Amino acid sequence: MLNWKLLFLAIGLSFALALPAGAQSETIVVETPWARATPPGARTAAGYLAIRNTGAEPDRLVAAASPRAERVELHEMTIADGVARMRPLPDGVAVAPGDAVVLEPGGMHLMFRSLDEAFAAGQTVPVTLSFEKAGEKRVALPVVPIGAGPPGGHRGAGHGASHEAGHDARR
Ligand SMILES: [Cu+2]
Repeated sequence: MLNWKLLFLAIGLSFALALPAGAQSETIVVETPWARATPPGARTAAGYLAIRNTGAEPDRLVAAASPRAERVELHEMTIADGVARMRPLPDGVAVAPGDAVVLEPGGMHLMFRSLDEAFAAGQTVPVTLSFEKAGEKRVALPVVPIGAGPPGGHRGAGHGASHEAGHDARR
């Protein structure tokens, strides 16, 4: 009887040791990445995606980079006195545990500066996202035609995406 208890204890311990390392790489999930095509000669472009934090710790998107642009900034669109303005997000994009944040037109976005060439529909733009805790994540942003929405035709997580309690039930 004692042997069985020891065996279960050993199995439990090995799971406890193995889980955190395995789970860590999946705490940040990037969904619905996309970018919009730009007119020929454009020097800037915007990219969008949703970031889901399935972990127990807060995390933060702190930087982004792409071979298609000299630099990629994290921006937010705000309306002040009826005028739309973009401002950099010096603190990045925080994602609370169990929450999701959506970068979408009219809100937060990735800003590609000094493009190598205009984004054309049908292309795929590689981006490396750097998270404070989850580290680097590589994503590919499909480019949709000018004026189009996210690939697939739906609005993805859409507005108020921070209240998607339904997704928590899957875990
Ligand atoms: Cu911008």
